[in-house]
Amino acid sequence: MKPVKREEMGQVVGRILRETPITDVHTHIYPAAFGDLLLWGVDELITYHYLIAETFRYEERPYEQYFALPKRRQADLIWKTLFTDRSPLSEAQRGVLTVMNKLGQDVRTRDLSAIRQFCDSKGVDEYIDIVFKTAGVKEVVMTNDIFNPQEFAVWSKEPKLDPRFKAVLRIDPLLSLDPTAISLLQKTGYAADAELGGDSVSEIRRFLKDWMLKMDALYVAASLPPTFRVPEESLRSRVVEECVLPVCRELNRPFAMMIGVTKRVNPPLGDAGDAVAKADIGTVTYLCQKYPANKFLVTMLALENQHELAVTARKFRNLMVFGCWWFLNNPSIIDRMTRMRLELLGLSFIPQHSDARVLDQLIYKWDHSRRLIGGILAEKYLDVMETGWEFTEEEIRKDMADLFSNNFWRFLERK
Ligand code: FIX
Ligand code: ZN
Repeated sequence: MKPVKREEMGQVVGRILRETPITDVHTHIYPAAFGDLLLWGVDELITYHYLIAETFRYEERPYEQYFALPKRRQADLIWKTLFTDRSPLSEAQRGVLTVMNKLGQDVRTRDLSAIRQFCDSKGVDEYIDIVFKTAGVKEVVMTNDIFNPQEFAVWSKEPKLDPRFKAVLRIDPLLSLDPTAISLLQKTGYAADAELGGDSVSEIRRFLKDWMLKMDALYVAASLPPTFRVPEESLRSRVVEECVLPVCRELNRPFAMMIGVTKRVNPPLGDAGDAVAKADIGTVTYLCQKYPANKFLVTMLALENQHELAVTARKFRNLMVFGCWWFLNNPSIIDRMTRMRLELLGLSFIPQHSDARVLDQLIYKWDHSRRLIGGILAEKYLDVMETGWEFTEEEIRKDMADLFSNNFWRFLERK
């Protein structure tokens, strides 16, 4: 194939990226079989916890008064506060409008009735198809928290999974040996206790292995606080080294660590009440170094951790850096992180995940990221072309497939 001309690079990369089917490696969405665990439609989109936090920057009423409202009234309040009463300039506000626009709504009306009618007219299966097609997403990885009774009940019925949805075993409550986690293990025949006494270590390993295989979980995941340390004199550190890593090694599946979240700094805000602090890169280094036969998918929440995480990935091939997580999923930061990662890691990382909690968000999170990351990639190709090097469309297409799908599956040694 003939090389891409300099003056066409931006347009070629943009087109190829739009045509590149996405593997979204971390989301909170579910297939229809999971019932109302799947959030979808414009009222869920508007009441996303990012927008709740942004609304309470202006709203004086008590938090509980908002949460006591019916969902549609909550959405009306957020729409008025963040879209009618002032310009919607935040990334989450822009995202709502991107979704509406891509779903054919004329946002100039500034009116929710038409988009509500559109959503109300669709069944969930049809809506899933519409969103996946509009977003250009081929498959998503879920966050399956079996310690949530609602989700446990679904898995107990052995649901037939829509192949576009891949499972993951999320173990936050187990890592903290939370009473709900211990009670679930005990109630389902695993003799573990909260002090790791008796056969707890082997029983937690058995639980992890049984559930990884039952769900065909692609990886084990946990979100972790900035204080997360291994090794340390703590039960959490022991569960990681004595339970999680041996099972992940045996099954050849990664442990995904999402590090740096300070949970519920403002508890009444619920999911909107979490924040961020700088975490310890030394723990990532220790784990990658001591456990070369384990694979680690890692994303960190603090901007201050990003450079050291990318440098650490240069040192350890069993470390795969992924995404611009949560408070980093904003254009100004995605730009800086992606440039740095390309400059330090070449194409050996996973640039983005959506973290979508509402199905519709796949549309805006990937539209915004494709545009931004595509522009950066085009610049990088042009920088290299200054040397006389040339690129074909075929080579660029392969690069995009690696960044947005194959790097993940190759790291898992699946597909
Ligand atoms: O721990 C996580 O998976 C976080 O992504 C979520 O808890 C968080 O609320 C979120 O959805 C951020 O985008
Ligand atoms: Zn998440």
